[in-house]
Amino acid sequence: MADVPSSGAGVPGRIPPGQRLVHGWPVSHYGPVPRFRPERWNLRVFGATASGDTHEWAFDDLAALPRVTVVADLHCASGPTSTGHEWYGIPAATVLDLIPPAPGVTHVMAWAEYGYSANLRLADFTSPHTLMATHHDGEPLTAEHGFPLRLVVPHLYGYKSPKWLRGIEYMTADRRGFWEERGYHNIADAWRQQRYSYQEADDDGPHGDENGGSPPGSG
Ligand SMILES: Nc1nc2c(c(=O)[nH]1)N[C@H]1C(S)=C(S)[C@@H](COP(=O)(O)O)O[C@H]1N2
Ligand SMILES: [Mo]
Repeated sequence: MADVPSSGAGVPGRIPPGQRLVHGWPVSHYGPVPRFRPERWNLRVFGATASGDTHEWAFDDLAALPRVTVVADLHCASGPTSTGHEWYGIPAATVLDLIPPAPGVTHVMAWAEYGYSANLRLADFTSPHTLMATHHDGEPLTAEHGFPLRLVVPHLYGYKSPKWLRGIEYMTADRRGFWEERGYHNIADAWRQQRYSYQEADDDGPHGDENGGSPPGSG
C-alpha cells in the first residue's frame, strides 16, 4: 500500500537522453492484442524456485496480493517518452517474497502472451519501482496497454515491460528475451541509452548463440 514516487532513474519531467516527449500515450507492441479469457488465465512462477515446484495464481487470486502506486514515465527504445503514468498494481518483489527462489537465481524472464519475453536482472525486477500493474490513472488497463496484467520497469526501456504478463521464470543464468535476441540491449537502462546489443559491455549479457557463451579457454 506504500506509494512509491519515481526518483533517481525516473525523475518526473526529466527526459532521458535521445528521447522525445510525446503527448498522450501511444500504443506500441509486436503482434496482435490477445483476448482475455478469465477462466483460462493464470500467472505462473516457474523455473528455479526453492521448492522446485511451479506456482500458479488464477486471476481471482491476485486480489489477495499487496498493492502499490508508482508514478513513472515510459520510454520506448525507438524514441518516444510518455510521461506521468500512474500505475497501480502488485510490487514485483512480492513474487520473490511469496515464491522463494532457489539459491543462485540471478535473473528472471518475464513471459507474456504469444511467447513475448523480456529478461531482467533480479535487482531490476525487485526494484521498488517495478510492479505488475492492473490499473493506470485509476482505471483498469485497456486491452492494448496490457489488460489484465503488465509488468512495468520504469528505469528500463519499454521492451522490458511486457504487456499481457503470464509468467515469471526464475533463472540461474541470464538468457535473452524477445527483443534482446533481436539486436536490442540486454540491460536497456534508458538513462544510459542502452538501446542496442552492439553497445553492450562484455558483462552486460550472455554471449554466443546459447546460454553460456564460449567455454572457458576457448579463446
Ligand atoms: N507482450 C508485449 N509487451 C510489450 C511489447 C510487445 O511487443 N509485446 N512491446 C514493448 C514495448 S517495445 C514498449 S515501448 C511498451 C509500450 O507500452 P504501451 O503500448 O503501453 O505504450 O510495451 C512493451 N511491452
Ligand atoms: Mo518500445
